[in-house]
Amino acid sequence: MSNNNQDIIVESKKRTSLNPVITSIYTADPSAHVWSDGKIYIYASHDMDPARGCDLMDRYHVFSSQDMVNWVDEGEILSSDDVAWGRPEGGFMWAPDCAYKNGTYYFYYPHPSDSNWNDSWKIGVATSKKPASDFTDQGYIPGLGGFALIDPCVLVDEDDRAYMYYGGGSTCLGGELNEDMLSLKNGMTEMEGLEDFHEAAWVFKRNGLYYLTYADNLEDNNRMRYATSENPLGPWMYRGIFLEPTGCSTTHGSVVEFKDQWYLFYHNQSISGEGNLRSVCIDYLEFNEDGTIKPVIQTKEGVSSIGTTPEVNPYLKTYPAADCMVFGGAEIQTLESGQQVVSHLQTEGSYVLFNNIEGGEGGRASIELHYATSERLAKVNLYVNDKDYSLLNALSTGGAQQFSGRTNITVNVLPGAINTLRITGGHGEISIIQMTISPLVD
Ligand code: FUB
Repeated sequence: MSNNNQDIIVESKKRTSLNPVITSIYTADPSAHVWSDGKIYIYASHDMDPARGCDLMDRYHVFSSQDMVNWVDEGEILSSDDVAWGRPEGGFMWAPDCAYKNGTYYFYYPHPSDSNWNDSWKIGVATSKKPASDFTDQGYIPGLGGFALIDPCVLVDEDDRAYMYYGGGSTCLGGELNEDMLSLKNGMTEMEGLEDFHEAAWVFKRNGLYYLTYADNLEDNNRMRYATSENPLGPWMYRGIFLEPTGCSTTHGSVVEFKDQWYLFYHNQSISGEGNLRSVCIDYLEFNEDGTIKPVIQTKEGVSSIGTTPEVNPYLKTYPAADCMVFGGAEIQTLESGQQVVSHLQTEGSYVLFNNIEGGEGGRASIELHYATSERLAKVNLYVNDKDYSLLNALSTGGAQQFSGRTNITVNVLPGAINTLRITGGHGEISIIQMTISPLVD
């Protein structure tokens, strides 16, 4: 089990995916899908740091990979600010899923419509022609609402019929979606045969058999259980526990096949030590001859590469720390190697500015900070053209002069060399040696 948070050290070149696999920001409730572009995508919740229970979860990010080891942050695809019908205070963007049908990606997410969040859950749907950008909210699925309407999951079957599942508070419901993917054909019915269902429904199909995985009710230490059926809407036959506690009070995951290998995507709290600041992990999932699932072994190594390492983005630009302006107590120091780094960011009122950053044609760009820290977990605040992308994690590099650390986030930039990055200390001593910017190309 991987919940010892003392020895997580960042590695700039990963041989395996490592767990957690996404470390720069906190992500949870991963729903993974393989789309026709040959890549695998994770649609995850975003635990905003610092957390306030699950209230502040917002700004969904999507991650993609060609090889299971290198994951690209595709950027933010939807926030509560984009949801006109949502609760006025925002937040509460909980566990989502995405489905593809007839040339459109449908992003399903649970969100309350009222300040009284617990009784006003709805399932919103945003759509796009692309898997990880340009989503527009289409409103919520009519005819549903209220307590525990959370954790939607959508299966598009081989015959192209689509089924939605959701539930919390011990009840799991399922129903068929209409062709429009935005409404239900015959309403929802309770899924029968599940044992100790809590939340986090996920349905997949293998060799003609449907599998429904879910979180159970083990107090403060949910496990993942599953059931199978020959029909997408059950009745289900309970099959057992396949993921023991991860050390986090919640558990939530998805089971997916990519390039002939099955994986479990799940979350733990090994970076933060806090149940509301979770991190996505990946481990192998195997089946027995009879189709039952073998218990998943939680590892720190994660999974091996299953493809070629992506090439370095040809548009990547590097800005050395020597190029930035420092304010407050922040300092530019010269290392023995002659390289200059920015340090003392954590001092009150300190900040650094990278000015005139080239944004190319504008739009999505990955910002990556190269750093060193001997802290177990340092953090920085990042503002791009005054928009707040904080906080970013900076895991230990094993030494204050070891500049192997990488923390990144995909942001929106303006066209041309007119962008400004401001970085302030969030927590702990950290030195930054350079910043890179790579535009994301669709
Ligand atoms: O992430 C918020 C909630 O925690 C999800 O909806 C549940 O499944 C649990 O992971």
